[in-house]
Amino acid sequence: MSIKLEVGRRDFLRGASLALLSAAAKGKSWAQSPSGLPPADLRLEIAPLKLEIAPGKIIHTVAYNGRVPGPLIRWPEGKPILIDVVNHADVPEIVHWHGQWISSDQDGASEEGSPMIPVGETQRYSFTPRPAGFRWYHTHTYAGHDLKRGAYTGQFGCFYIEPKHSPGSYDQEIFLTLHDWNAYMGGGGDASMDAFYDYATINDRMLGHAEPIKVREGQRVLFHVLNASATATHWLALAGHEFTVVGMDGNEVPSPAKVKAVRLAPGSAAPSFQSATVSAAPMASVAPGVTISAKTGASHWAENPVTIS
Ligand SMILES: [Cu+2]
Repeated sequence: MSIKLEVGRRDFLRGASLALLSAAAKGKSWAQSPSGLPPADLRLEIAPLKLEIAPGKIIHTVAYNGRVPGPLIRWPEGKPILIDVVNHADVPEIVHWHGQWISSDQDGASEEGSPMIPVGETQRYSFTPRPAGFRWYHTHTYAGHDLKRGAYTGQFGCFYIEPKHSPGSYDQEIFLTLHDWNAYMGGGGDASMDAFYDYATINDRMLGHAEPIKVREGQRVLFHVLNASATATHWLALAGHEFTVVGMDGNEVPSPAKVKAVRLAPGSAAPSFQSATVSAAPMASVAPGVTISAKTGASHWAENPVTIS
């Protein structure tokens, strides 16, 4: 992998133990002494990251666990989860569990009552993920005028709550996240200002620089696609193939529809349930050796993203 962490492991550990001590001393996030706490199911470390999205193209951002997207959280419906989030960024942070029905103190939106995580400290989130479906998590800090903060960073990841009754069985299930990098303000067509970006990625790579997704003839592939861009809408197509859209906003649709392209609005940091997630199954009958490529970028969705090898 071409990901480099700016914070070494020793720093992580030291920061984490200091955070535990200070949080315990203030009686803030921890009801018991650190040693008496049950272990978390997942630990998210927020830290600066140099992300190589193509050879020599380095994005300076902030991410979870040294990767973009953050780790996939795949969790059974109805099972409680404990997540520790450690903030190694240089500003207070917070993680929002998008689209979930959980209490406002755990939801990760400061305006709704969840605490910000001070620099160097750890916050434990405890909730039972629901409803089932494709959700995601992301920073809920306010970027303001700083287009290197908040939703403009690499702080996002997929959170799949496995339904108790799973409809359909798939040969492959693939999670793709779309993001745009190095935002700047430019003039819009109607004389307004708008955010533009230098680069776009699927997961952590630009068009032409990712490993292709390989499928075999007759396979049924379920894609979970998240548009984690701060502002940009994206179109997704696999040239020569059709998608059957089985979910929107992470929820099953009553009647799946076949489409040639999917429009994905950006998942905003607004504390609403409108998100940009879609689950789509391409029902194309693919020929032997066909490779559906994940190499694509923002303005290239419609540009032949399927390669035949
Ligand atoms: Cu959200």
